[in-house]
Amino acid sequence: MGLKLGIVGATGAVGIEAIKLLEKSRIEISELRLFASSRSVGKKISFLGEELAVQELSSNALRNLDFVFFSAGSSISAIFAPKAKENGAVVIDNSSFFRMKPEVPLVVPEVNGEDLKNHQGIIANPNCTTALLSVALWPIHKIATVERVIVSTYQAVSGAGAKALLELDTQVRHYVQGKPIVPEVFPEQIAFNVFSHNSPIAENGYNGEENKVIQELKKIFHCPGLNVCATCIRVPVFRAHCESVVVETARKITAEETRRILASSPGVEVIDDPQNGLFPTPIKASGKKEVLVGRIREDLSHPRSISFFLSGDQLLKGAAWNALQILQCLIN
Ligand code: A2P
Ligand code: 11C
Repeated sequence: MGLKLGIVGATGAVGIEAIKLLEKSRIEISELRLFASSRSVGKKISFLGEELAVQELSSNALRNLDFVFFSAGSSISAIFAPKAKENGAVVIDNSSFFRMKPEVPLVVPEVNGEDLKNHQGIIANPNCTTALLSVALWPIHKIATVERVIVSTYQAVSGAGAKALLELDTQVRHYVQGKPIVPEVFPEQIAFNVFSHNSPIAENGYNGEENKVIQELKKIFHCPGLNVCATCIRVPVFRAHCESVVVETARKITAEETRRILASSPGVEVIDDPQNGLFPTPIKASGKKEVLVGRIREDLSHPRSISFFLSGDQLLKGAAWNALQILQCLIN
C-alpha cells in the first residue's frame, strides 16, 4: 500500500519542486494532499496525470496522513506541525522553527542520517545555505577535522520564495524598458544590485541567515565548538546559491587530496578545470541534486587551510531534495 503524504506550501517555490521530485521518485503514493493559503484554494496542480486541487490548511485536513512536508514559513509550521504530529503523521519541516530544538533532529542525510533514529515525530530540514555547505564540508571534516570555517555567500532570490523570484524578473524588465523600479519583497532594488541578506541583523551583528548557518552547522556536525564565521549576501541570480569557503583543519590536507576526497563523496560533484575555465556556477547547479565544488586551492595565508567555491540548487539539495532524501531514509 502506498503512502499518504501532505505538502504544506504546495504552491511555493520549494513546494512545487517537492511535487516534481515526488513524481519522479519511486515512492509509492496512495494519496497526495496539497495545502496552501486560502488564496490558492481550488487551484489545480498536476501530479502523475491527475489534477489535484489545493486545499486550505486546517488541523482536521491534516488527519490520516503518514508524512507531512511543511514549507510555508515558521509561523505556519509552529502551529500546524504539532497538529500533524498529534494526528499521527511524521513531519519533515523546512522552516527554521524547530531546527535548534534539542529533541528535533536537524538532518542532512549525507552527514548525519543516523540522527533520524531518534526522531520524535518532527524532523527539521536545514537552512539551504547550511545544507549545501555541510555536504561539501563533511568529507573534509572526516579526514582532517575542520576547526574553523569562513563562508561568504552569494544567494539567489528564489531562496526568498516565489514572490522574490518574480520581483527580480519584473525589475530586470522595468530596467530594460526604462520604467521605475519599486522594491516590494526585498528592501532594496535587487536587479543589478548586491546587498546584505534581507534577514534582520541580530544583537551579535550577524544577520538571521548568518546566525542560522553558524548554529545549524554545529548541530548537524555534532560539533558545538566548531568556529564558523558567515557573511550572507543576496545577489541578482534566479536560482542556486554560491558560497566561497575557507576551511582550517587540524591536519594539513593538500588541494589535490581535497579534490580527490570530494570527487568521491556522496552529493558532491567536482567541477574544477582551470585549463578550460570550468568552475561551479548557479546556471550549472540549477536543477541538479549535487553540490558543485571547484576552485579548490590551498590557502596561502595559513599552513592548514583549504579554500573552495561551491554552487548548489537551494530549492533542491537546500530544501525539497534534502526533504525527499529524509523521507526515503525513514521509509527504508
Ligand atoms: P500561497 O501560494 O497560497 O500564498 P514561497 O516560499 O514561495 O513564498 O511559498 C510559500 C508557501 O506557503 C506558498 O505555498 C503559500 O501559499 C504558503 N502559505 C502562505 N501562507 C499560508 C497559510 N496561511 N496557510 C497555508 N499556506 C500558506
Ligand atoms: C534565503 N536561505 O536564501 C534563505 C531562505 O531558514 O529556511 C531559507 C530560510 C530558512 O533567503
